Amino acid sequence: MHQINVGENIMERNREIAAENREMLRSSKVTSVNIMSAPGAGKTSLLVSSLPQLMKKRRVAVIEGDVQTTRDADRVSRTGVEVFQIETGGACHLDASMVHRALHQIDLDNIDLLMIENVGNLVCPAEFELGVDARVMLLSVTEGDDKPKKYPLMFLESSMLILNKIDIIEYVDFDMERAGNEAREINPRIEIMKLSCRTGEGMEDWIGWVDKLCDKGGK
Ligand SMILES: Nc1nc2c(ncn2[C@@H]2O[C@H](COP(=O)(O)OP(=O)(O)O)[C@@H](O)[C@H]2O)c(=O)[nH]1
Ligand SMILES: [Mg+2]
Repeated sequence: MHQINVGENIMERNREIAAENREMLRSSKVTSVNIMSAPGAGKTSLLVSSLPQLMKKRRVAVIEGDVQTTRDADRVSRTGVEVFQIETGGACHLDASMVHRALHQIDLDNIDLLMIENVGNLVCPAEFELGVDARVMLLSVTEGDDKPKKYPLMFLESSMLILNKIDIIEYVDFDMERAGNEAREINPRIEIMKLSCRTGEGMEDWIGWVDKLCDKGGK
């Protein structure tokens, strides 16, 4: 019997293209962030809330990944940022080659920061590296504090966990400490931030974190 291991080839090819993306971004000194979460956790809201401040100091571009529609790209465009839309047409994650095609359309030498909103999904986006500097995930308090151990790869692959929607914490039985401890058990190096895109609480910490990331590897 001849066994054809398609899965491994796909992942290997993705890693190769991710390495090319990393090289492209590094050579243009662009700081890059891949934002991941389940649908509705607040990825677009985080961008809309923080971009005005980030754009005061940095030249920013955004890649918007969605299965269908330009809804998020439209929301984010209203901040004045340049948005590059990837409609995956069914795929539940962005992969390195989709991002690679977008990178060829972006004037990388003339931006400092690239934010990528991944497709809403707690599983697949974690499996596909894109070649960015940092992976950030959001978990909103309406999703349940038991999620880290149910979706460990996402927590393992992220360097930052944002607990979002803290403005409505009193209406849900989300234990921040439990969620944080579980996340740290999976990934002891993960940083954790609590914020509300609605009220702006904690937003300065996020902006400061992105700013520091830009200072570290940027132009
Ligand atoms: N109460 C509250 N709602 C939020 C917050 N952040 C996002 N939302 C709402 O959650 C819903 C999904 O947000 P969105 O940014 O589209 O999530 P995405 O699917 O991860 O991009 C929207 O109705 C937002 O207004 C927050 O911090 N607090
Ligand atoms: Mg969105």
